[in-house]
Amino acid sequence: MREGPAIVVHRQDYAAPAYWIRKVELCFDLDPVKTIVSSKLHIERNPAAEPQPLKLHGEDVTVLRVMAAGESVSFRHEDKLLVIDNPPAGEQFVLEIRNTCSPEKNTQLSGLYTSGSGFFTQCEAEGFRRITYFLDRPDVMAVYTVTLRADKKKYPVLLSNGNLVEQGELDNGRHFAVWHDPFPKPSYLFALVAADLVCREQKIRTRAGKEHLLQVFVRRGDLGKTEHAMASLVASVVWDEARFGLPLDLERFMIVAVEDFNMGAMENKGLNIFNTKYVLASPATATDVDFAGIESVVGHEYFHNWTGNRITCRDWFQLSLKEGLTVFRDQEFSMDMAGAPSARAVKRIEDVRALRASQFPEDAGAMAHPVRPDSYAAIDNFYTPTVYEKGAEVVRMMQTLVGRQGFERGITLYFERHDGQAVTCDDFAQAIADANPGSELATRLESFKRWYSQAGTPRLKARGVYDAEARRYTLTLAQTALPSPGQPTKEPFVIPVLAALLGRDGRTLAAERLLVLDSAEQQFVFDEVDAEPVPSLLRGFSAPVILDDGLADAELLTLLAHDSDAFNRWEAGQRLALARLLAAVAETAPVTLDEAFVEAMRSVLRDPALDPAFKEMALTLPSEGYVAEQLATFDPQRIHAVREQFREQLASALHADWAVAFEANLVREGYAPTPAQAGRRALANLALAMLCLHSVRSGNPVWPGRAYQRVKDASNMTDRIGALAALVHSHSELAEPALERFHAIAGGEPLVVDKWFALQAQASEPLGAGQGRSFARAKALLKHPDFSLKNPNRARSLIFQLCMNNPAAFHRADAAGYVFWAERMFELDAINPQVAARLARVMDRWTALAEPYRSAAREALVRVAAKPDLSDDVREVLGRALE
Ligand code: TYR
Repeated sequence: MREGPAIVVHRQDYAAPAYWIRKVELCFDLDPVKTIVSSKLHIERNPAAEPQPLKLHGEDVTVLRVMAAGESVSFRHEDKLLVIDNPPAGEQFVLEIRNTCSPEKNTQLSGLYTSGSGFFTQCEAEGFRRITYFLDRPDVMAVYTVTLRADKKKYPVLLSNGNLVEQGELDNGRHFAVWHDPFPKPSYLFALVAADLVCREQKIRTRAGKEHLLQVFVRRGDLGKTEHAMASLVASVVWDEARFGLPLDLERFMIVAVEDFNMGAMENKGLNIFNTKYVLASPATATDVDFAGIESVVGHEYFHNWTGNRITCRDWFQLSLKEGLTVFRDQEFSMDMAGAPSARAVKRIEDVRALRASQFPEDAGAMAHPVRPDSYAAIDNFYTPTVYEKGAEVVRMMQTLVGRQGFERGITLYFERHDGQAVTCDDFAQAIADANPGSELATRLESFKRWYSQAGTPRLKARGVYDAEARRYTLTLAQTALPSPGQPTKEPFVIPVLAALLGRDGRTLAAERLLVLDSAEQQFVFDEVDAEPVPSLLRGFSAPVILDDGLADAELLTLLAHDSDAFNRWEAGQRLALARLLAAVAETAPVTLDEAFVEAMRSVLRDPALDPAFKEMALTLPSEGYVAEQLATFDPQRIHAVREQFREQLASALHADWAVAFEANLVREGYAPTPAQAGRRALANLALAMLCLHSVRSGNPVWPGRAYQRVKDASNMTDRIGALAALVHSHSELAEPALERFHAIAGGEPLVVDKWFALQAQASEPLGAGQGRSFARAKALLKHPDFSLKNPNRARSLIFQLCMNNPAAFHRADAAGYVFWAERMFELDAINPQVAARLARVMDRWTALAEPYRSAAREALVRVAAKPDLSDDVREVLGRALE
C-alpha cells in the first residue's frame, strides 16, 4: 500500500530488460514467523540496452545483505525497488541476496504464505517479489535450483519445480531437499510447498515410450477424494499429445491442493498448486458441476505447460496469449471428453452462458478493457473474463477461419518459432495466419487483430430478403460497436458467421456455410432457395457478438423445434423467454406467460429425442443478471419479481410434466459424474425445484416432503444440494430443518460448508411478505462460527454470492446491501486486496441502476473510495467505476 496515486503501467512503454537473469540458486530456511531466503542470481547485461543501474523488485521483504561478485555492494531503496547504482563491470556477474519474509503474516496469499500448517507459494503475477528481490517480469527467464530446509516433523514433504536431486537430514530435527528445474522459466512460475501431505501417484507412458510420474498431494484424510483429479490429469496428458502433439516434458508432474488460495489454480512448472475446490471430490462431497470443474481446471493448468510455460508472455498485457489460448484448449478438451455430439453442444451452451453472464457485462461496464489491455495499475485486476473467456473466443474464431486442421498446423508453427521464448499476442496470430496462407484469417489478419485491441461487444444486425422468383435469399449483415472507456470509436471487426437456412417446416434449405463480415455492412447471397427461409445465424455462437436478427416468435419457434444446431435451438428458446421478460419488466405486457410459449416449453420437456441436459438449460429462464444486461436502466427488484412470477407460472402450467420428468430422470445406477448422468440429475433437480415451488404456493406438502427426504438420504451431493435448493428457494417451511440437517451431514468438511453458506446467500428473496428475509439471513451468517473472511473460498461463498448472485437481496431500497458491501470492502482490503478488488467489481454497472439504487450505490462507492490507505487493486477498480 502506498500513499499518493498508483503508478499506471502502459503497454506502449515496454522495453526489453537491461539485465537478464540466466540462473538462480535459491535457498529457503522455512519458518512461519521469519523465513530466511538466500538467492544467488547469475546476471547478464543486455548488450542492446543503455548502461544503467540494476533495479530489483521487492515487496514486504527485509534485506539482510547484498553481495556482488563476492563482495558487498552498496544499494539503495527507491519506492519498492532495490537499486544498485554501480553493479560490477563486465558482461556477467553474480549477485547474492539474503533477506527475510514472514509467511505467517502474508494474508494476501501472494508470495510465500502459510495455510493450515504448511507453506505454499503463489507468484503470478507479481508475487515472487514478495519472496525475494528479483527482476520480477515474465520476459526474464532463468534455470532454477532450489534448496528447502525445514522442520522434518511438521513439514515432511518438501517440493519445488522440476526434479528432486537430493534430500537428507539436518541437525535439530530439520531436513532438506534440493530441486532442479531444467527449463528456463519466468519467476511467476516458481513454486514451493512444505507441508504434511500425502499423495496419490500414477505412472504414465507417453508416445515416445518414456515413463512419467504423476502425483496429487493433499492433506491427510483427503486422499479418498483425489481419484477424479488424477483421472483428469491422465486424460489431459493423453489428450494434449493426441490433439496437438504436445507431450509431457517432465519426469514428474505434481499437483498440490491448498485450502487458502486466491484463484482456482496455478500452473507453476511441474508443480501446479490448486485451490482444494478443484482437486477434492467424492460423490458425497462434490456435485456434477464440481466434477466437471475439476476436469476442466486440471486440464487448464496442465495445458499451460506448453501454452504459458514453454512459450510465455513477454509482458502482462499479453496475458491472454496464455490464458485465452489455454481456456480455448480446456474447453475443447472438455468437449472431447464429453463425447456425444449432444453432450458437446451442452458444453458449448454452458460456456456461452458463462461468457454472457460475466464477460458481456464487463465489456459494457466501467472496467471494460480490450483482450490485450493498454494500461493497468494492478495487474491482478486483469485476470478477467475478457482476458480469459473472450480471449478464448478470439482463438476459437481463428480456428473457425482456418479450419480445425489449419489451426493445428498453426499451433505447430507457433511452437517451431517460439518455443522457449516470451512473446506477444501478435506473434501468436501471425503464426496461425502464416501456417494458413490464403485463408480467411491470413487475408485479413490486421483487421482481425482488432479483437485484441478494441473493447466492447459488437452488435450484429441481420436482415434477409427472399426473392421467390429468383429463388434467392439475400442477407444483409451490419455491425456497430458502442464506445468503451478510452475508445470513442471503433473500426469494423472481422466476424465469422456460421449460417444455415431452414424451411418453416424445419427442413434444411441451405446447408451451413461460413460468412465473414469484415466491413460495416455486407450482403451475402444464397441461391436455389426453394421457399422463404428462416435463417439460423451465428451457429454454435461463432463470434462473441450481440445478434439482432429481427426474427418473429413464429420463426424462433421453428428454430426451437427444428434447428440442427443445438446452440441455436437453445438460443431460440432463450430469446422467446427474454422477449417476454423484457416486455413484462417494462410493463408493456402483463406478467403472464402466453400459451404459445408455455406450449413450446412443454414440447421441449416432453420431447423424447432431446438430451435431459439440454432440456434443463432450455427450460431455465435467462438469469436476472442477463435480463439486466439488456437494459440501459434496470430495476433489480422489478426484474426479480417478474422472473419469479414467470417461474411460478411455468411451475404450475407444466406441473404434471415436471412430475413425469422428475421420475423419469432419477438415476438408479451407481453414481458417475458422466455428462449423461449429470444431465438427468440436473433435469430432475430442476423438476423438483418447480414442483416444490408449485406445492408451497398451493399448500400441497408432498413435494417439499420428498425434497426433505432427499436432503437426508441422497446418495450424492448433486441430489442433496439440489433438494435443499428446491426447499430454500421455494421458501418451504422445511427449508430450516433441511439446512440444519445438511450442516450436520457436512461434518465440517470445508468445501461442503462453503456450499451451505453459498446456498443461503443466494436464497431467492420472497416477493411481498417476507421480503428481505434472505438478506437478513446472509447478514446473520457473518457471525456464524464457521464463517471466516480470511479464507477466500469461505468469503466468496457468503459475501460474493450475496452481492453478485442475489440481486434482489443485495439491491435494496434502504441501501442496506450497499452498506454491507462497503463494510466488507474495508475489512477485506486490509486482509487481501486481490479478493477485495473482485468484490469491488459488483458495482461495475452501478450507473445503469434505476433510482433509488443508483444514488445509494454511488454513495457507498464514494465512501469506500475516500478511505486513504486503500490498496492499489481496489483503488483502480473504484477509480474506474467513479470516473
Ligand atoms: N494462471 C492461473 C490460471 O490458470 C490463474 C492465476 C492467476 C492463479 C493469478 C493465481 C493468481 O494469483 O488461470
